[in-house]
Amino acid sequence: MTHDFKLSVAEHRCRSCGSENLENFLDLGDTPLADRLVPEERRGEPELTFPLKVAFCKDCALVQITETVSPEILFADAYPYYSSFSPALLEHSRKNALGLIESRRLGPESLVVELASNDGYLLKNYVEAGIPALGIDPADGPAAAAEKIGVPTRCAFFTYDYALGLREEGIRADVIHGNNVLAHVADTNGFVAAIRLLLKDDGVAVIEAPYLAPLTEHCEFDTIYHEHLCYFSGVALDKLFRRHGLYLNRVEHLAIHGGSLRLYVEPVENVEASVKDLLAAETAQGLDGIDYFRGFSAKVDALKRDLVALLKDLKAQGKSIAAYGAAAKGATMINTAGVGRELVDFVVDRNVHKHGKYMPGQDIPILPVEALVERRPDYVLVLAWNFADEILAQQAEYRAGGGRFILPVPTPRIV
Ligand code: JHZ
Repeated sequence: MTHDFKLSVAEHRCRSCGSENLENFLDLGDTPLADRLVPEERRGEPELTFPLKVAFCKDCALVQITETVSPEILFADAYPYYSSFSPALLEHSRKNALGLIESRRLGPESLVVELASNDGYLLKNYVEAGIPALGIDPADGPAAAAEKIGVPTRCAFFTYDYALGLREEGIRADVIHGNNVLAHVADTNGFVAAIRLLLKDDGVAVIEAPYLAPLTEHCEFDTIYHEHLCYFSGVALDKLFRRHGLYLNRVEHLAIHGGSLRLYVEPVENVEASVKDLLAAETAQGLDGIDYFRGFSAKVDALKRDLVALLKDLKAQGKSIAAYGAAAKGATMINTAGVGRELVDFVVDRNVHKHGKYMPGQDIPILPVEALVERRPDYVLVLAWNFADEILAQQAEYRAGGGRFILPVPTPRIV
């Protein structure tokens, strides 16, 4: 569908350094918004679609998409993502909070702020430990859910002006969490400058972001969608933070979301070996140069082709296929590969806010997970492949009944 130009903006400059020296290396076509699930009453209506092209900045090495969709459309209106539906994520977050309480000696005098705090999945651990916490999130449903469990939350976009307002109120943070949010913000520099403003001089920002290396190595191209404006390497991040008087001092590699980095960023420079090693490895790998990305588009095409061939082959054998996970990445996968209702009958998901709706672009209904055991499809395509271990373990009953799973990434296969 064509749309009003104000709904999105095509960028010609790098989101980090402002250079025009961008080279596109992947074009995923025009796709619908990955988290804009279709309610019954809008079924059949044309959906908004936007270009999904990925570019590399030859000046600061930042990988980014070239279209910015208005954040009000992306996040404010019935945003369906609630972090707390993933037990592994809850455990991952709890460990992170408990570790920081100890290592930073946090107590009743401290303040922990989370940007994009969603439903309070992380901050609740601080609240339980008696440590003052403040969440900031623009999505009203998840923000209300956080308040409900006792996590003080302001429903707002965190911007430079917003940080100025917080400082005027006398608010400064010992720890700022920002998980899966840096890549989502259109004003990348304003957001980082705002973190510096809100952080105490001896504070730390702990930021998690999906990592570019596994994205390319494991062909996780479905994590590319309009919410994710940037795909970070250590090299690009280091430059971004330094521009705002912040230093990437420590990094941890995490398995979450297909491979992420946890960044420890401080106003004082004290770069540890973990960061030096990361930057050296990226340079050795070539992640800071465009040549590294030139073969990626062909890999993506091969994965999409192989997946559709596998699904069609199973259908030709008379098998029924469902999918697991109405994930944002699932929307990219089915829309760019062309997996519609003729191949997949329904998608299941634990998130009750997604039930009764339809996958963007493909009119595939989203049902509770129990539908797998009730309807017994022969195969289940795991769209939330990043939680495959957890999902397969949960589905012992379905598997015992003969059900099989298909993992699409890094190459489509039946497990
Ligand atoms: P999941 C989200 O992407 C949204 P998505 C966001 N854009 C982002 O940045 C990334 O995360 C990092 C369901 N599920 O988390 C829950 C089960 O049903 O991979 C979710 O709907 N049963 C902010 O949407 C979906 O699967 C389960 O056992 O791609 C997973 O989505 C588990 C574990 C999950 O992220």
